[in-house]
Amino acid sequence: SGPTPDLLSLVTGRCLQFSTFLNPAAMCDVTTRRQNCSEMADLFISAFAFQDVCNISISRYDEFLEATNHWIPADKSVFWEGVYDFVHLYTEMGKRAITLEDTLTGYMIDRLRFCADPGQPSGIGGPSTHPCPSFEETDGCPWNAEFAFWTAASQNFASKARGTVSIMLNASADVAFPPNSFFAQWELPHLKAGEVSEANILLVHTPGHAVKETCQGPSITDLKRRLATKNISATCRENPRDVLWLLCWEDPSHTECREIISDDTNA
Ligand code: NFD
Repeated sequence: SGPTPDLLSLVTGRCLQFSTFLNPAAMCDVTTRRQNCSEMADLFISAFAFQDVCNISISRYDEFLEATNHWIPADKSVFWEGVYDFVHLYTEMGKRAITLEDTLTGYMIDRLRFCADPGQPSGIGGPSTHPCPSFEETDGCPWNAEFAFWTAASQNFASKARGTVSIMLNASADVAFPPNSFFAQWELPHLKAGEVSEANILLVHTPGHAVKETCQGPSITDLKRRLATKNISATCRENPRDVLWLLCWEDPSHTECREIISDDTNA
């Protein structure tokens, strides 16, 4: 598919939404650099406009990352894999905890499709005449604009984490911690030893789905080992109470939810 229509307006509008309603406090941090939302949106587009489609250097996003950078409180960072919808329900747009998509950088770009075009600034010159390679389709086009952006943003987000981090993974996936995920490749290696002291692994087991990996499973053991090399101690919990309540709020009909939901037919 081609780039998301109205890319520049969307990116600008999301920045305004974030700064006006979602997280004005974080924005005070950003606006001390006196860049407004249209300038930030321009920095994003300039990172890949007129570039080679498959050869964007991650450093081209440096100025955009710097402009949208804001403070993230210690103990709030959440990394995830395979639980896109649920993790964002859990973090409540940064109120309970903070994923990359709850920061200004990630919020502005999440779910957008964009690509470079050596001939024109992509997304500005009307409907694209060519499809955009996505960050999930790097075969033959390894450093496309989306892949380079999410790599740069993921590294940056991970390097800012302090204290205790959370890692939310999917117990129903064949492998809960696959070695080729963005989390494994670009976030975990950038957690700072000495700054991140502890990791809470949250293994989400969706009621009604088979559990393929537990806290004792092979990929979780591998993850704990990788954390230990950075002196980060790890705990792992399967469906802790807050996770289970939220899962059952979404879909109360499962047997796993019976214990926590009182019978409401006895009135
Ligand atoms: P993944 P990962 N709906 O599950 N990050 O470890 C929509 F709209 O394989 C964030 O490779 O995990 N999009 C982003 C979805 C991109 C959905 C890259 C869905 N239901 C890296 N499911 C990002 N926000 O796009 C999956 N996706 C997309 C960082 C979604 O965009 C995060 O800080 C997702 O990111 C996180 O810690 C991408 O497919 C870790 O790396 C790959 O999902 C997640 O990348």
